[in-house]
Amino acid sequence: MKIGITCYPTYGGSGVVATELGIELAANGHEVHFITYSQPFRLTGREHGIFYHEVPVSNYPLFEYPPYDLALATRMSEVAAYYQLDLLHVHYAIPHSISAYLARQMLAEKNRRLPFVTTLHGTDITLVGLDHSYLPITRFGIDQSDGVTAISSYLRDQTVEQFKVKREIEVIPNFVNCDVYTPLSPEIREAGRAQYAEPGEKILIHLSNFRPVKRAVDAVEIFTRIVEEVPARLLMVGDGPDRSQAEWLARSKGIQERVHFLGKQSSVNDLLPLADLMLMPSEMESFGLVALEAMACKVPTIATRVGGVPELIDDGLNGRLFPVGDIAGMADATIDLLSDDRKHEQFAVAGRQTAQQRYCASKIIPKYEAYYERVVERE
Ligand code: GMT
Repeated sequence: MKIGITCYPTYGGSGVVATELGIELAANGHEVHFITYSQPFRLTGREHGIFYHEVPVSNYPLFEYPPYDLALATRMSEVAAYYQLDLLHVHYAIPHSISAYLARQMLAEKNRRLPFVTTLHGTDITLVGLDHSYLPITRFGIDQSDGVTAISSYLRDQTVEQFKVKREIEVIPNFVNCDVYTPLSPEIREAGRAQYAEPGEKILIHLSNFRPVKRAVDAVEIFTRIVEEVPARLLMVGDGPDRSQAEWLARSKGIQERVHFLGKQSSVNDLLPLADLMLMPSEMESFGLVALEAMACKVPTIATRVGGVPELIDDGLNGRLFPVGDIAGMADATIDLLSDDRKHEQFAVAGRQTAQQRYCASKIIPKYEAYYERVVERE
């Protein structure tokens, strides 16, 4: 098929999923056209079967707010016509589903069909979409989509309950390429760990966009308690609004030498397997993609019992779940796992098995392909 993909191309879960999906679809022989305002950060631009179309947004003095959604709709309709796309797949409802709707209408004027699928990722529903200035248009975009998928049952149920949408929503969970996200050989792992930790020290990792919803500061709070009991280091990967508060906290607790702020990293598959445990103390996660990526690398996650996380993490089997803000509970569980090698290995093996058996790209991509077929064939 010829598939157009639109997403937020910068750092963030929905853009990561959209990009990885495009890569997997191209590997399966489809022609994939990314239509975004900049090149998705996990693409090099030279992947076989993948094409990138930038959305130029002209500005005029009259425009206090340049109309990106209109520029996007125009580019979508052009790319769809020039490259004969079979369908568009937009990730994150706002404003992408509305731009896709406009593109579909523009092409309908020329008697061309352009069905579009919207995938809901999380904050488009749980935060932004519920804002009253966006709620009616988000509902409209969902109902007008030719197909709608959500990345967890939790998110589907939330969307139905909060938005009262009519369109049926298919749950297609996020996925991970288990060959790319995989444990490292012992030699490579030891060499990688030596960059951050002394022999015998444990390594924890937190990976996020440091938005308040991720509670990156809680990760440092948890770590403060851990280092009182276990010699350890914390890798803080990513960047965003809460980074400076997290850095300040590490300094004020006198543990700044043990907390490594690495900023935005493009190949996290090299970093994740260096860690012993991941900390994901989020206020909300509709799925928790980083926990899945960590699990595939045999790194169990200490997380919060929110949103779609319990669909991924089985508490006590492949990770641990706690109420939001339960710093003491998460610290104790981390210390417990770091102090018991056998138990840690059991969790690590169970996590990799979960990733392979339920969330491997080879299992999930065919679900998208089958869904596309259904949408394209539907009149
Ligand atoms: O928080 C982010 O990284 C971005 C955010 C989004 O809405 O784009 O992520 C959501 O999508 C990810 C990929 O599907 C999920 O793994 C995250 O759980 C979800 N974030 C929230 O629900 C807060």
